[in-house]
Amino acid sequence: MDHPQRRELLMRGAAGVAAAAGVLALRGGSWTAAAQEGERTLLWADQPPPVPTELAGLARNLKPWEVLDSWITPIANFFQVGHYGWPAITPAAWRLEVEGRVGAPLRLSLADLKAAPRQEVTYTLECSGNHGLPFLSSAIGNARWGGVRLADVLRRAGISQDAKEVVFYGADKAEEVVRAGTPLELRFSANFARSMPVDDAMNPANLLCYEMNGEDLPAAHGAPVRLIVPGWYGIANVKWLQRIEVRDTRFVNRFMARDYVTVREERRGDETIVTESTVGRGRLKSAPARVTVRDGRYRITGMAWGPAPIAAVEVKVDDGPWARATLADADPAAPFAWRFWRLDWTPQPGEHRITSRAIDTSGEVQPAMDDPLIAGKKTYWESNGQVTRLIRIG
Ligand SMILES: Nc1nc2c(c(=O)[nH]1)N[C@H]1C(S)=C(S)[C@@H](COP(=O)(O)O)O[C@H]1N2
Ligand SMILES: [Mo]
Repeated sequence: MDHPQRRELLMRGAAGVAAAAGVLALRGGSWTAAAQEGERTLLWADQPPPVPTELAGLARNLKPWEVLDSWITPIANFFQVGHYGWPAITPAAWRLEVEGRVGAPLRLSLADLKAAPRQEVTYTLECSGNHGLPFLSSAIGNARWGGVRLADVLRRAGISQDAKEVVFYGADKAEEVVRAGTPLELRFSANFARSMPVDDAMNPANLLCYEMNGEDLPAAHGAPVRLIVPGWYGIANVKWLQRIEVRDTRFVNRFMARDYVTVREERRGDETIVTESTVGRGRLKSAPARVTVRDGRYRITGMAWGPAPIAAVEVKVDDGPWARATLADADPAAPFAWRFWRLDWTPQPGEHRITSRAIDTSGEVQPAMDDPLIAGKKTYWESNGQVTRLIRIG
């Protein structure tokens, strides 16, 4: 079962000689004793294909999962998504407008924001297309995001009684087309934007973020300021933020209502109906990250994340029974961050399929790929089905 792109990935994604041998030599890894002297990381046999050339500008810096080996993802290993290009904004010239249904519109500089109390949140940001598209399977990272509370700024502007939604506009824009190829075709220029209900926007965890892992927010991740919405999918975290608009009506655009819409077939009694819903909050999920070997002893490690605290992770090899993995201690100060887990393993030589599933404190279990919730899904968003990886031993 040799993946056609496997060879290419080995050359492209992994480091030199070690990769050619099917092994990644990794150092570091902040979690427990994971990366010890003499430990080797095996490369998954089912490496994803590279991002298609036509989409190369859309998703960048995708690393093999095996490389995501530390609880905090270094900026150098953090994936990047940009639908409307990659703006470079001069911080000194930048202003953030806060307007619409507010008592006192604001026009804030970066210095104004930095003068307000600084807040930090550790949050695992996952693209909702992760695992839904063949080439997108490590579009996730965990970072320490620093900035000011969005709620503080909205309160300063004074949200009107009749306000319903808050819209966040990025500086990036492009031409959109509606009813393409028909006599009613419409073309217009639109900025990237996403909205959320006022109550969700006022969540004290949300940040107007200007720092990532203690450094100035990098341009690719939305400098000088981006929105950070812990607990939501990546799409909600508007980068290159330039305008916040409070509205008394619902907002829709491509990223709320045309793209990033999940289409699902659902059974209602004897009937199959189709639902369409906008991508919003994150979902319960886990993934096997890598298999390591040290002194002939094998270990499977991975991560689990989701809107509710993780209670357990179970791992299945081939069609065997589910085995309970050991969870790394939860950091009570980081409820929006992934949890690492591990399971020691004594494999037979040959090819094996490794699957993980997360269970949260409400008892919810990460769905199998044939669960109707996943099997009935027509779009690639919100692909939180169980992830199976292929590994070759010996
Ligand atoms: N302005 C703007 N913000 C954006 C996007 C975008 O294209 N433009 N992409 C979104 C998507 S789909 C994801 S997954 C995250 C990715 O954040 P990152 O590039 O910092 O990893 O940014 C979100 N914010
Ligand atoms: Mo995304």
